[in-house]
Amino acid sequence: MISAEKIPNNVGLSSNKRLQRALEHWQPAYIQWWKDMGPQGFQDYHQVYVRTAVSVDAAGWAHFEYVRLPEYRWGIFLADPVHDRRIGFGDFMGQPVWQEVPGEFRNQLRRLIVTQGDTEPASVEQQRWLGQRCPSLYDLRNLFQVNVEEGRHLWAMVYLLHSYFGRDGRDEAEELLARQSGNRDKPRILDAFNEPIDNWLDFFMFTMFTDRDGKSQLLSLSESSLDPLSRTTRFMLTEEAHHMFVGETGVARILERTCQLTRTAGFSGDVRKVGGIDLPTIQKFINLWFSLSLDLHGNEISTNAASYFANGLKGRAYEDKWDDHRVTETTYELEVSQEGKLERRHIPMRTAMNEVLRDWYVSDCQAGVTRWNRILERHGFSDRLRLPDRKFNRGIGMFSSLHFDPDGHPLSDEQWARRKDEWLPSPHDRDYLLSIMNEPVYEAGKFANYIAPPPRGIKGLPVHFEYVRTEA
Ligand code: BYC
Ligand code: FE
Ligand code: FE
Repeated sequence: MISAEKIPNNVGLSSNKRLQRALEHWQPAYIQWWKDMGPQGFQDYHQVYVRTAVSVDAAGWAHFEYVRLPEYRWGIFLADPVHDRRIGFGDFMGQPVWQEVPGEFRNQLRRLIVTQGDTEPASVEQQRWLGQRCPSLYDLRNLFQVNVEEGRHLWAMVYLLHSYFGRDGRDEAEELLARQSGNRDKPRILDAFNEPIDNWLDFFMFTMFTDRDGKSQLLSLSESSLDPLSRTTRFMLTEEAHHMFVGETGVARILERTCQLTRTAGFSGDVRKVGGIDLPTIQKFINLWFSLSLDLHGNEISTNAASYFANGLKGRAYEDKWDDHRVTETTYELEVSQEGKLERRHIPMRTAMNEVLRDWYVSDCQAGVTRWNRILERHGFSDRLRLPDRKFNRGIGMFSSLHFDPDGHPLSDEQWARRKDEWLPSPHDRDYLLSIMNEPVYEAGKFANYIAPPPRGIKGLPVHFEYVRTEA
């Protein structure tokens, strides 16, 4: 019997028998999935100092305690309702938002929720071996914090499926635990979530760039006319901020350390000789995870995107900052490839909504890269990191069948094959990273050689606090 008290929530779970019954079946399968596919080696004897959301207000949200991971209290939260909320864009603009799923949009909404839900457990699966290569207890704890929150995001989508999609929703909720990242027969839905994450540079770039697609998509869904979807995703966004903090500061601390080590080695020396991560390798991982995450925004020209917008299912990021919310007259100017030549073309704005969101995403990423470059500047380095051109290494959209270098210059298949290791992590780079991450650092206050300690610890605690402890 599943007790509503064990599941922190603000959705009235204790008085909702139907939802309780649905969760009774799903929750044990979830825990089994977490044990099988979640953090490997950290299920039984470790206690982790994590934050648990126990309510949506500031006080309840910042509840910290030591927990064993499988006993984490995954909760279900909706952001507070907005009084008299109205549909903010598309063909139904101005009408009251929906508290139930309209029959005509049921399939589209289910598909969006399933796709969103699928990414959450996928990321936990991708990251499941990292604990055994962690650079410190501080980082180990951050990894697990991200993991349990992605688990909670899965709960958030399963709550919607169970509450609003009946039998189909329950089936979909089970499928979310059955697909597996990288599995040949039953892969996760979106490509980036089938890529391996086997070292901490991957992890920090993933939380910087791929979790930021989470931010893009959650901003877009938080505008939705389906009010429970809007409220769920609004609360998820508050957690997403921390995931991107982990990524951005993780890379920042590697950069800091790379600068220190390069100095020690003499400016012209190869920083790998003293165990650091060189800037060209860091640039390659930016190129990889940025391009994979661009793909997550879908095709440049998309009738799906147009109909999501028209029907009020997905809006633009910060929809209220735009002037025109119907968007029936305007066009978007797009770079297209026409018989091997790049040219510009105008397309109806609604069909360009994936590209509009991608624009927002690129500028948000750029701000982060600019902050990284300040570290190089401060250390007197002339090198700079940058985002590759949007056409580089694309797997989705109209550039996916072509090749480009990071400046956006077209390449032949042969040139690409010969040069791609200059721009993307090579097996040799990956071997090097694994070699310096082979020995995990489990001693409080100690850090692996390739990364600087953070300026401060978590929630006012010292950096040397024992963020993960082993039970006797
Ligand atoms: N991989 O019309 P199009 C997160 C398919 S991350 C594989 O452009 P649409 C998180 C597409 O499904 C946020 N397939 O599609 C981060 C379609 O298939 P059909 C996740 C792809 O629908 C880190 C076809 O191509 N949330 O939360 O406009 C850790 C035509 O494409 C891909 C969401 O994604 C791809 N990358 O755009 C943890 C929000 N891209 O119809 C969590 C919900 C496209 O031909 N999802 N296809 O069978 C969506 O809004 C949309 O599904 C997408 C795709 C924006 C992803
Ligand atoms: Fe998430
Ligand atoms: Fe996230």
